[in-house]
Amino acid sequence: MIEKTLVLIKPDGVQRGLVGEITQRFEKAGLKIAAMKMVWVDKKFAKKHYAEHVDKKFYSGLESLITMGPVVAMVLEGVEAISLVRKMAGSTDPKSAPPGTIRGDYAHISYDYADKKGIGIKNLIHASANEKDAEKEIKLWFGKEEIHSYSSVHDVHILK
Ligand code: IDP
Ligand code: MG
Repeated sequence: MIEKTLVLIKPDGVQRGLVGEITQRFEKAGLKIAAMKMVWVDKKFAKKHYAEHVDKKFYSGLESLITMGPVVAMVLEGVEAISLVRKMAGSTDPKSAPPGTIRGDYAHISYDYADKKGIGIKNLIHASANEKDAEKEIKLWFGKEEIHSYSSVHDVHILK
């Protein structure tokens, strides 16, 4: 029930100065930050993270997007955190993401626009899609020693 999930604030989110805003949403929801760091990934690493997309036609735009600057990577922990964080992120194309979601509130571009321009959809964050991906992605981004186990004020309300 208590899950860990990987979140990346992508380079567009970092460059737009949205690290605080986005992180605060997760903290306010009561999710625990179990790990956090800033990383500028290269193309080789991007291919590992986005292995499922490497052969797709939008991959070159996606690779340019994820390598254009540093990302803030974090592991968030909480009750059914994987699906919760996906819900808070909103759908992949910000145009369809409802207000109240991160992608819906802070971005607006559509699949159509990105495809016509040949660019990756700038949608601010990545969030693991399911349990299998979360496990794989957390291992890819963080060493065991970087993931912390500690008590937070939310534990009182969540664990009891
Ligand atoms: P997700 O990030 O919501 O899980 P995925 O389908 O896994 O969405 O795609 C990974 C990332 O690739 C998206 O967040 C977006 O930045 C980009 N992307 C996905 N589909 C397209 C597309 O059709 N055109 C351009 N970029 C895309
Ligand atoms: Mg995905």
